[in-house]
Amino acid sequence: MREAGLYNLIFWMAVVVFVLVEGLLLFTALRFRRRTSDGIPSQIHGNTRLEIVWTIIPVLILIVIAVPTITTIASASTIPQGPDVLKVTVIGHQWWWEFRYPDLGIVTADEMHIPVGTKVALTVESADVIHSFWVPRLAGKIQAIPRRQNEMWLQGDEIGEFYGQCYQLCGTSHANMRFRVFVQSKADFDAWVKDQQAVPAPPTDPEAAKGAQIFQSKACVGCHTIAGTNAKGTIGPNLTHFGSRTTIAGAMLEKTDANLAMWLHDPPGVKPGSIMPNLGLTDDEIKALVAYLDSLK
Ligand code: HEC
Ligand SMILES: [Cu+2]
Repeated sequence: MREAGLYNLIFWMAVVVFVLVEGLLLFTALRFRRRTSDGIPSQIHGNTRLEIVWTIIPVLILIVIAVPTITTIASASTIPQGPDVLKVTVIGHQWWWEFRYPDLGIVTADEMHIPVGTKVALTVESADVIHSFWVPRLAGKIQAIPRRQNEMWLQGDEIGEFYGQCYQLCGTSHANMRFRVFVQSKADFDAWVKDQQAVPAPPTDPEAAKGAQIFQSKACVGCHTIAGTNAKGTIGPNLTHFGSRTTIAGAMLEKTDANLAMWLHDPPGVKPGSIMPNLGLTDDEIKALVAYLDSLK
């Protein structure tokens, strides 16, 4: 990353300056310290050549810092374009993140997948209050502001899982508004895209089929979308491929059956202030819903 290169350049220049200045200081303090009581040393005043030198050296140092700083700022703020750039729209919600891939027709939540070594242009928005999108190991922060589209770009240079966090106090569960970025090999990413674009088949397992029915008959459909069904709500995360995720509820919890059951049992109890209400589901209904949601790969 260019930012890291710039940081290292400035850091090592500062180290050299520090060692030189402190070294000279120590050297003169020791070498010219008062040894005997030989009275006041001869007094000198002003040295034009010295003063010119110690004015010019810092000017040169600042120029060496300024040139790469300005070019790095320019490159960081120029949103890349073209067919090789992956576009993702990031939408902050209280208290989870939505990721839309406009060119690929994919909508997901909590987890953003990107291919390694590829420039990703992000359009960052908010559905309610001001949030801030931040993946510390991948890029700087940018605010998600209602009715505004902020732009930034990032690139994952190594394959792995990177943690993100909302960085703008946005309400009760601000600290529970996390997300993950999966930087994948080109092949893994393409496979993920294909899976996400497919419409999941209706469940065949009886428990999951029961869950599908419960989902359709409850308020779930008003807030969640599942492609290929009547669920078209947009208040909560799109659950079309929920089974392929590794985390739930703004990456607050690992996606295990136990955590999912706990969530469905009482969302505001798990995540203070949760927009998803406690729907008073029975243990039986929860069991069927978990089977159904898991089947949505
Ligand atoms: C009033 C709207 C609303 C209703 C009704 C609702 N949900 Fe939610 N749901 C949400 C919101 C909002 C979230 C995100 C909460 C968060 O992470 O802060 C959510 C999160 C979830 C999640 C976790 C998804 C993820 O990717 O993290 C699941 C699973 C879920 N809901 C299932 C259900 C089921 C099943 C029902 C019906 C029994 C239901 N929801 C009813 C709004 C709703
Ligand atoms: Cu937030």
